[in-house]
Amino acid sequence: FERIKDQTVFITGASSGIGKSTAIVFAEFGANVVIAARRGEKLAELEGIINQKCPTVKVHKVVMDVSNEESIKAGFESLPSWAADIDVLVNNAGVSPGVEQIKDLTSENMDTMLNTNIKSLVFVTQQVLPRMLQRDSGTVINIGSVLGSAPRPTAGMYSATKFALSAITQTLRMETNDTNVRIVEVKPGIVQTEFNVVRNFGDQEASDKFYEAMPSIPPEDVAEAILFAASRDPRCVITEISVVPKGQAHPLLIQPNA
Ligand code: NDP
Ligand code: 8X3
Repeated sequence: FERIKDQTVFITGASSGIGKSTAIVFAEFGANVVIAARRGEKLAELEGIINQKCPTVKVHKVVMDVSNEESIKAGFESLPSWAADIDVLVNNAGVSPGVEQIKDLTSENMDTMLNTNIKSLVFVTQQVLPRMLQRDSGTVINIGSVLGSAPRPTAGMYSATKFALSAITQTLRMETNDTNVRIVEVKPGIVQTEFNVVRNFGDQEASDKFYEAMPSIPPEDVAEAILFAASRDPRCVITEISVVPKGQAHPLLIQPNA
Protein backbone atom coordinates (compact mmCIF):
# COMPACT_ATOMS: atom_id res chain seq x y z
CA PHE A 1 0.00 0.00 0.00
CA GLU A 2 2.95 2.37 0.68
CA ARG A 3 3.43 3.11 -3.05
CA ILE A 4 0.34 5.32 -2.87
CA LYS A 5 2.05 7.91 -0.63
CA ASP A 6 2.13 11.43 -2.14
CA GLN A 7 0.09 10.36 -5.16
CA THR A 8 -2.98 12.37 -6.22
CA VAL A 9 -6.25 10.46 -6.24
CA PHE A 10 -9.55 11.74 -7.68
CA ILE A 11 -12.67 9.97 -6.39
CA THR A 12 -16.22 10.51 -7.68
CA GLY A 13 -19.12 9.70 -5.37
CA ALA A 14 -16.94 10.46 -2.36
CA SER A 15 -19.72 11.87 -0.15
CA SER A 16 -20.85 8.43 1.02
CA GLY A 17 -20.31 4.67 1.03
CA ILE A 18 -17.51 3.15 -1.01
CA GLY A 19 -16.20 6.50 -2.30
CA LYS A 20 -15.99 7.99 1.18
CA SER A 21 -14.19 4.93 2.59
CA THR A 22 -11.84 4.96 -0.39
CA ALA A 23 -10.89 8.60 0.26
CA ILE A 24 -10.15 7.81 3.92
CA VAL A 25 -8.10 4.69 3.25
CA PHE A 26 -6.02 6.38 0.52
CA ALA A 27 -5.42 9.39 2.80
CA GLU A 28 -4.38 7.08 5.64
CA PHE A 29 -1.63 5.76 3.38
CA GLY A 30 -0.48 9.29 2.51
CA ALA A 31 -2.24 10.02 -0.79
CA ASN A 32 -3.60 13.51 -1.51
CA VAL A 33 -7.28 13.26 -2.37
CA VAL A 34 -9.77 15.15 -4.53
CA ILE A 35 -13.26 14.27 -3.33
CA ALA A 36 -16.21 14.89 -5.68
CA ALA A 37 -20.00 14.59 -5.31
CA ARG A 38 -23.14 16.76 -5.40
CA ARG A 39 -23.59 17.16 -1.61
CA GLY A 40 -21.04 19.74 -0.55
CA GLU A 41 -21.93 19.44 3.15
CA LYS A 42 -21.08 15.73 3.13
CA LEU A 43 -17.78 16.47 1.39
CA ALA A 44 -17.01 19.10 4.06
CA GLU A 45 -17.65 16.47 6.78
CA LEU A 46 -15.29 14.07 5.01
CA GLU A 47 -12.65 16.78 4.62
CA GLY A 48 -12.86 17.30 8.41
CA ILE A 49 -12.39 13.57 9.07
CA ILE A 50 -9.36 13.37 6.77
CA ASN A 51 -7.80 16.59 8.14
CA GLN A 52 -8.08 15.17 11.63
CA LYS A 53 -6.81 11.65 10.84
CA CYS A 54 -4.15 12.62 8.30
CA PRO A 55 -3.06 16.23 8.91
CA THR A 56 -0.23 16.15 6.34
CA VAL A 57 -2.45 15.05 3.45
CA LYS A 58 -3.97 17.55 0.98
CA VAL A 59 -7.74 17.43 0.38
CA HIS A 60 -9.77 19.30 -2.22
CA LYS A 61 -13.58 19.19 -2.51
CA VAL A 62 -15.34 19.39 -5.86
CA VAL A 63 -19.11 19.82 -5.93
CA MET A 64 -19.94 18.13 -9.20
CA ASP A 65 -22.94 16.45 -10.81
CA VAL A 66 -21.42 13.67 -12.90
CA SER A 67 -24.66 13.27 -14.88
CA ASN A 68 -23.98 16.68 -16.40
CA GLU A 69 -20.99 17.16 -18.70
CA GLU A 70 -20.78 20.92 -18.07
CA SER A 71 -20.69 20.35 -14.31
CA ILE A 72 -17.84 17.84 -14.78
CA LYS A 73 -15.86 20.32 -16.90
CA ALA A 74 -16.39 23.11 -14.36
CA GLY A 75 -15.28 20.80 -11.54
CA PHE A 76 -12.02 19.95 -13.30
CA GLU A 77 -11.37 23.62 -14.10
CA SER A 78 -11.55 24.37 -10.37
CA LEU A 79 -8.71 22.02 -9.38
CA PRO A 80 -5.75 23.49 -7.48
CA SER A 81 -2.33 23.19 -9.12
CA TRP A 82 -1.25 20.29 -6.86
CA ALA A 83 -4.15 18.25 -8.31
CA ALA A 84 -3.47 19.01 -11.98
CA ASP A 85 -1.80 15.63 -12.50
CA ILE A 86 -4.02 12.85 -11.23
CA ASP A 87 -2.26 9.54 -10.56
CA VAL A 88 -5.36 7.50 -9.72
CA LEU A 89 -8.91 8.14 -10.91
CA VAL A 90 -11.68 6.21 -9.15
CA ASN A 91 -14.91 6.38 -11.18
CA ASN A 92 -17.22 5.37 -8.35
CA ALA A 93 -20.39 7.50 -8.50
CA GLY A 94 -23.37 5.33 -9.40
CA VAL A 95 -27.05 4.84 -8.63
CA SER A 96 -29.90 2.36 -9.05
CA PRO A 97 -33.13 4.27 -8.48
CA GLY A 98 -36.10 1.92 -8.17
CA VAL A 99 -36.76 -1.81 -7.95
CA GLU A 100 -38.57 -2.19 -11.27
CA GLN A 101 -39.12 -4.88 -13.84
CA ILE A 102 -38.32 -3.87 -17.41
CA LYS A 103 -42.05 -3.53 -18.17
CA ASP A 104 -42.34 -0.82 -15.51
CA LEU A 105 -39.09 1.12 -16.10
CA THR A 106 -39.61 4.86 -16.36
CA SER A 107 -37.78 7.06 -18.77
CA GLU A 108 -36.63 9.29 -15.89
CA ASN A 109 -35.06 6.43 -13.90
CA MET A 110 -33.42 5.04 -17.04
CA ASP A 111 -31.91 8.43 -17.91
CA THR A 112 -30.59 8.86 -14.37
CA MET A 113 -28.80 5.50 -14.57
CA LEU A 114 -27.51 5.96 -18.12
CA ASN A 115 -26.16 9.43 -17.35
CA THR A 116 -24.76 8.70 -13.88
CA ASN A 117 -23.41 5.20 -14.36
CA ILE A 118 -22.22 5.21 -17.99
CA LYS A 119 -21.85 8.61 -19.65
CA SER A 120 -20.23 10.12 -16.54
CA LEU A 121 -17.57 7.43 -16.67
CA VAL A 122 -16.59 8.54 -20.17
CA PHE A 123 -16.81 12.30 -19.51
CA VAL A 124 -14.77 12.13 -16.27
CA THR A 125 -12.18 9.83 -17.81
CA GLN A 126 -11.84 12.21 -20.77
CA GLN A 127 -10.81 14.95 -18.31
CA VAL A 128 -8.02 12.83 -16.81
CA LEU A 129 -6.73 10.36 -19.40
CA PRO A 130 -4.98 12.78 -21.81
CA ARG A 131 -2.56 13.96 -19.10
CA MET A 132 -2.02 10.39 -17.89
CA LEU A 133 -1.10 9.44 -21.46
CA GLN A 134 1.23 12.45 -21.75
CA ARG A 135 3.02 11.39 -18.54
CA ASP A 136 2.73 7.73 -19.53
CA SER A 137 1.53 6.74 -16.07
CA GLY A 138 -1.67 6.50 -14.06
CA THR A 139 -4.44 4.14 -12.99
CA VAL A 140 -8.15 4.39 -13.78
CA ILE A 141 -10.37 2.29 -11.52
CA ASN A 142 -14.01 1.83 -12.52
CA ILE A 143 -16.48 0.60 -9.93
CA GLY A 144 -18.76 -1.93 -11.60
CA SER A 145 -20.87 -4.54 -9.87
CA VAL A 146 -21.34 -8.29 -9.76
CA LEU A 147 -24.54 -7.41 -11.64
CA GLY A 148 -22.24 -6.35 -14.49
CA SER A 149 -21.72 -10.05 -15.27
CA ALA A 150 -25.12 -11.52 -14.32
CA PRO A 151 -28.35 -9.51 -14.48
CA ARG A 152 -31.11 -9.89 -11.95
CA PRO A 153 -34.89 -9.42 -12.23
CA THR A 154 -35.91 -5.89 -11.10
CA ALA A 155 -32.37 -4.61 -11.69
CA GLY A 156 -32.28 -4.94 -15.48
CA MET A 157 -31.32 -1.40 -16.45
CA TYR A 158 -28.85 -1.02 -13.56
CA SER A 159 -27.26 -4.35 -14.58
CA ALA A 160 -27.14 -3.11 -18.18
CA THR A 161 -25.22 0.00 -17.07
CA LYS A 162 -22.70 -2.16 -15.24
CA PHE A 163 -22.33 -4.50 -18.26
CA ALA A 164 -21.65 -1.32 -20.24
CA LEU A 165 -19.12 -0.19 -17.64
CA SER A 166 -17.31 -3.51 -18.12
CA ALA A 167 -17.31 -3.06 -21.90
CA ILE A 168 -15.95 0.48 -21.61
CA THR A 169 -13.32 -0.64 -19.10
CA GLN A 170 -12.10 -3.49 -21.32
CA THR A 171 -12.08 -1.23 -24.38
CA LEU A 172 -10.05 1.41 -22.54
CA ARG A 173 -7.57 -1.26 -21.44
CA MET A 174 -7.05 -2.29 -25.06
CA GLU A 175 -6.85 1.31 -26.27
CA THR A 176 -4.10 2.07 -23.70
CA ASN A 177 -2.34 -1.27 -24.01
CA ASP A 178 0.84 0.19 -25.51
CA THR A 179 1.18 2.71 -22.65
CA ASN A 180 1.87 2.47 -18.92
CA VAL A 181 -1.65 3.61 -17.99
CA ARG A 182 -3.54 0.87 -16.13
CA ILE A 183 -7.27 0.23 -16.31
CA VAL A 184 -8.99 -1.69 -13.49
CA GLU A 185 -12.53 -2.84 -12.73
CA VAL A 186 -13.72 -3.50 -9.17
CA LYS A 187 -17.00 -5.40 -8.87
CA PRO A 188 -18.64 -5.30 -5.45
CA GLY A 189 -21.50 -7.48 -4.25
CA ILE A 190 -23.82 -6.26 -1.47
CA VAL A 191 -22.15 -3.42 0.42
CA GLN A 192 -23.79 -1.57 3.29
CA THR A 193 -23.96 2.04 2.08
CA GLU A 194 -26.62 4.60 1.11
CA PHE A 195 -27.04 2.69 -2.16
CA ASN A 196 -30.22 0.98 -0.97
CA VAL A 197 -31.69 4.17 0.49
CA VAL A 198 -31.30 5.70 -2.97
CA ARG A 199 -32.64 2.51 -4.59
CA ASN A 200 -35.74 2.92 -2.39
CA PHE A 201 -36.05 6.68 -3.03
CA GLY A 202 -35.04 7.73 0.49
CA ASP A 203 -36.90 5.00 2.40
CA GLN A 204 -34.42 4.26 5.20
CA GLU A 205 -36.65 1.56 6.70
CA ALA A 206 -36.82 -0.40 3.45
CA SER A 207 -33.05 -0.16 3.17
CA ASP A 208 -32.51 -1.30 6.78
CA LYS A 209 -34.83 -4.26 6.17
CA PHE A 210 -32.85 -5.21 3.10
CA TYR A 211 -29.52 -5.21 4.94
CA GLU A 212 -31.03 -7.16 7.86
CA ALA A 213 -32.16 -9.89 5.46
CA MET A 214 -29.04 -10.08 3.28
CA PRO A 215 -25.36 -10.74 3.88
CA SER A 216 -23.33 -7.57 3.34
CA ILE A 217 -19.86 -6.13 3.78
CA PRO A 218 -18.86 -2.65 4.95
CA PRO A 219 -17.55 -0.22 2.31
CA GLU A 220 -14.04 -0.37 3.84
CA ASP A 221 -13.65 -3.89 2.39
CA VAL A 222 -14.14 -2.54 -1.13
CA ALA A 223 -11.95 0.49 -0.43
CA GLU A 224 -9.07 -1.81 0.52
CA ALA A 225 -9.45 -3.71 -2.76
CA ILE A 226 -9.35 -0.41 -4.66
CA LEU A 227 -6.22 0.64 -2.77
CA PHE A 228 -4.64 -2.75 -3.46
CA ALA A 229 -5.19 -2.39 -7.21
CA ALA A 230 -3.91 1.20 -7.22
CA SER A 231 -0.75 0.44 -5.28
CA ARG A 232 0.70 -2.54 -7.20
CA ASP A 233 4.05 -2.24 -8.91
CA PRO A 234 3.49 -0.30 -12.17
CA ARG A 235 4.46 -3.40 -14.18
CA CYS A 236 1.40 -5.24 -12.81
CA VAL A 237 -2.27 -4.67 -13.67
CA ILE A 238 -5.09 -5.97 -11.48
CA THR A 239 -7.62 -6.11 -14.29
CA GLU A 240 -10.65 -7.12 -12.24
CA ILE A 241 -11.52 -7.77 -8.59
CA SER A 242 -14.87 -9.01 -7.26
CA VAL A 243 -15.52 -8.27 -3.59
CA VAL A 244 -18.65 -9.92 -2.19
CA PRO A 245 -19.90 -10.86 1.27
CA LYS A 246 -19.58 -14.46 2.38
CA GLY A 247 -22.99 -15.89 1.50
CA GLN A 248 -23.39 -14.09 -1.85
CA ALA A 249 -21.82 -16.72 -4.03
CA HIS A 250 -23.93 -15.53 -6.99
CA PRO A 251 -25.54 -12.12 -7.64
CA LEU A 252 -28.93 -13.80 -7.85
CA LEU A 253 -28.64 -14.78 -4.19
CA ILE A 254 -30.31 -11.56 -3.14
CA GLN A 255 -33.87 -10.29 -3.01
CA PRO A 256 -34.05 -6.50 -3.13
CA ASN A 257 -37.66 -6.58 -1.91
CA ALA A 258 -36.87 -8.77 1.11
P1 NDP B 1 -23.82 5.39 -2.06
O1 NDP B 1 -25.22 5.74 -2.41
O2 NDP B 1 -23.46 5.29 -0.63
O3 NDP B 1 -22.81 6.39 -2.79
C1 NDP B 1 -23.03 6.84 -4.10
C2 NDP B 1 -22.17 8.07 -4.35
O4 NDP B 1 -22.39 8.51 -5.68
C3 NDP B 1 -22.53 9.21 -3.41
O5 NDP B 1 -21.36 9.82 -2.97
C4 NDP B 1 -23.31 10.16 -4.31
O6 NDP B 1 -23.06 11.50 -3.90
C5 NDP B 1 -22.64 9.90 -5.67
N1 NDP B 1 -23.49 10.28 -6.78
C6 NDP B 1 -24.69 9.78 -7.13
N2 NDP B 1 -25.19 10.43 -8.18
C7 NDP B 1 -24.29 11.41 -8.50
C8 NDP B 1 -24.25 12.44 -9.46
N3 NDP B 1 -25.22 12.62 -10.36
N4 NDP B 1 -23.17 13.28 -9.47
C9 NDP B 1 -22.18 13.11 -8.58
N5 NDP B 1 -22.16 12.15 -7.65
C10 NDP B 1 -23.21 11.32 -7.61
O7 NDP B 1 -23.54 4.01 -2.81
P2 NDP B 1 -22.23 3.08 -2.91
O8 NDP B 1 -21.10 3.64 -2.18
O9 NDP B 1 -22.68 1.72 -2.57
O10 NDP B 1 -21.99 3.13 -4.48
C11 NDP B 1 -20.75 3.42 -5.07
C12 NDP B 1 -20.60 2.60 -6.33
O11 NDP B 1 -20.58 1.23 -6.00
C13 NDP B 1 -21.73 2.78 -7.36
O12 NDP B 1 -21.19 2.86 -8.64
C14 NDP B 1 -22.54 1.49 -7.20
O13 NDP B 1 -23.20 1.15 -8.40
C15 NDP B 1 -21.45 0.52 -6.86
N6 NDP B 1 -21.91 -0.69 -6.20
C16 NDP B 1 -22.54 -0.64 -4.98
C17 NDP B 1 -22.97 -1.81 -4.40
C18 NDP B 1 -23.68 -1.84 -3.08
O14 NDP B 1 -24.23 -2.90 -2.71
N7 NDP B 1 -23.67 -0.79 -2.30
C19 NDP B 1 -22.76 -3.10 -5.03
C20 NDP B 1 -22.08 -3.04 -6.32
C21 NDP B 1 -21.68 -1.87 -6.85
P3 NDP B 1 -24.10 12.72 -3.94
O15 NDP B 1 -25.45 12.14 -3.70
O16 NDP B 1 -23.61 13.61 -2.84
O17 NDP B 1 -23.92 13.31 -5.28
C1 8X3 C 1 -25.50 -3.60 -6.68
C2 8X3 C 1 -25.38 -5.02 -6.28
O1 8X3 C 1 -26.54 -7.02 -5.36
O2 8X3 C 1 -26.71 -4.97 -4.05
O3 8X3 C 1 -24.47 -3.31 -7.59
O4 8X3 C 1 -27.97 -5.21 -6.09
S1 8X3 C 1 -26.71 -5.57 -5.38
